[in-house]
Amino acid sequence: MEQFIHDAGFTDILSKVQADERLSLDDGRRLFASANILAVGSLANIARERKNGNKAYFIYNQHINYSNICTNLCKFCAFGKDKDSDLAYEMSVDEVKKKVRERLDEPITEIHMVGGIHPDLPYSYYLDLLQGIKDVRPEVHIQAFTCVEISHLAELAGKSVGETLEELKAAGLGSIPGGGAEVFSPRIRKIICEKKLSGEGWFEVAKTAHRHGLKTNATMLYGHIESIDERLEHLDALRRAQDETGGFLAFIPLAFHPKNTEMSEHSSTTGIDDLRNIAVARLMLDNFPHIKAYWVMIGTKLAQVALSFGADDMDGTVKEEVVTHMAGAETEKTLGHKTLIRLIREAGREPVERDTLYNVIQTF
Ligand code: V47
Repeated sequence: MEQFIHDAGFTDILSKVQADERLSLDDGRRLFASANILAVGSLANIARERKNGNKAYFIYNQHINYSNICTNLCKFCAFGKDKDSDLAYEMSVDEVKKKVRERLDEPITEIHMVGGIHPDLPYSYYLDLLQGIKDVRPEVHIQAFTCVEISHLAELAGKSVGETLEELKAAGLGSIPGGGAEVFSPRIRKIICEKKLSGEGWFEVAKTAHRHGLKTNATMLYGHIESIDERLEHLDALRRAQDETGGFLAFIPLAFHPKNTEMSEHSSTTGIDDLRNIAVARLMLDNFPHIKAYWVMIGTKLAQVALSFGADDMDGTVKEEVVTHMAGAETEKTLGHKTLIRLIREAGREPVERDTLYNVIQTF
């Protein structure tokens, strides 16, 4: 494998990766520009195996999207709907509790719950949602509300983000998922999600969460109008924030799905871009413990390959994925526990079932 790296002209980057030295943005630019995917992947695999050995993590989780009603209506999103749309929905707290109750016989350890920026639901609804889930399933870890939603909830509550997070925590919030980051560049946000919380706002919430003892994830929506430099600036901003707080658990690159969006003229990402993005993220984000290959977005087959290109986590069982499938994803809506184990084993990795905070539940 080292030969690929030398042939691609990356001997200097190899030395840095072997010495666990930070890569520069210029290194990142060269990696993104390379068509030698095996060279980029081999470099990422060195960093991946140093951090996580041969392990590949997954989780038994349940996704719940309590409402798709959204005032932001981002151009890349097929999920968010105006409240007057025929496709708009919102679940009552009892409906959400029913969804949780229906699956009490399964060993779910995490509920991943996000929704749109709803114009009317009161702050108390969100506290009741968390409390309601905990009433039905007290042991479950609730990973809910993106930084964008948290900022909205703080506004609704008329409180600081810190105070709001403390109240959400008391109601049952365990950690915060990585959505809403998109691409931090103001140029991009102005075009694709003008009404959304700014990149600075997103970081303010994430860092406040970290200071209040809540771990968060981070994402990047790629494969639309962003430049390579904008991807790298996004990764660099995350790396600097992680240097400050250490509160990020995982980075999840999200491949843009154009169908049913206002950006449907764009093509889907290619397998090579998906792999390169995962690999460069692993190499640039030297202070992030985990990189996810989210099978919902890139498919199970590519996610298997990604486990040798920098990724160490396949997310989980998911169930009822809506955001990506509304935008045309043709992947499964759920994966069984056994399937995840098989996918990981056949990729030559050791399957490890984890909880949200990466404590090991069982190995196979
Ligand atoms: O915030 C919306 C993105 C995110 C599209 O934290 C789209 O572990 C692609 O953040 N094409 C929600 N992406 C999903 C998300 C996530 C998923 C799994 C795990 C975690 C985690 C986080 O999906 C949104 C937005 O950035 N998104 N529309 C689309 N058309």
